[in-house]
Amino acid sequence: NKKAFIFDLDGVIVDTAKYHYLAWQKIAGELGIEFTPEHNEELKGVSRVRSLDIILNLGKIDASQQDKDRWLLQKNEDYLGYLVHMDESEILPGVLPVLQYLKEQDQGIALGSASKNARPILEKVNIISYFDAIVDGNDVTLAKPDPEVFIKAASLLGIAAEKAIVFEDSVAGIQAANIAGMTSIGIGEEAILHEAQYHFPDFTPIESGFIDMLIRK
Ligand code: B16
Ligand code: MG
Repeated sequence: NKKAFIFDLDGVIVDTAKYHYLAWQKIAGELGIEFTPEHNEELKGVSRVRSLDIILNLGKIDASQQDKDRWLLQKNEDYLGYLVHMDESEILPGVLPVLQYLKEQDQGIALGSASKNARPILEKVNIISYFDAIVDGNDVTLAKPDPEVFIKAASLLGIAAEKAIVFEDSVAGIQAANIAGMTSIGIGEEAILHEAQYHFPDFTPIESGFIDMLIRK
């Protein structure tokens, strides 16, 4: 009984949101836009291009495509600068044991992320070998809550959507999983992720018994 276990990246496997925040804050600062951690919440799971639009909207700035392209490039360069020092220690608690258990049980494992930097990040934290399929921001045209990213991931694993399980920290990601008819597991605050079928604050309370239940389902 093989299932597809699909992981989001930022907020699920690693906390890259803090680096996205620093890089966006720099751009916002240069433009005189106040950009708080609360604003940063709105960028989780959102594409780079859309994130910039949200920030420019905050400052009511109408920019040319040329300026936007320059800021997008600068943001990514600054962001990549923060990733240089990333290593295994940045894998969020409880993630590695779950990946190991899924491998032992011969389950399908995939990544479903909006990030165009997903592969280098998985390499840096040294877990890319766990993934049988990777679908990231380079492979999709429609952003979550559109289920494209998760549907592609399940299909690359050769597993039907109903047999897929998605781990997500963003509301849009949970909605995408639900729309696709997949089992949705929210990782983070329950009040925010109330649309998820299951919910955990992080991976540490996820035991083998729970995973066995998902495999049998
Ligand atoms: P990049 P996820 C998302 O990752 C982040 O949550 C979001 O804040 C970011 O803007 C997006 O990736 C794009 O990232 O600039 O690296 O292409 O949660 O979908 O894994
Ligand atoms: Mg995320």
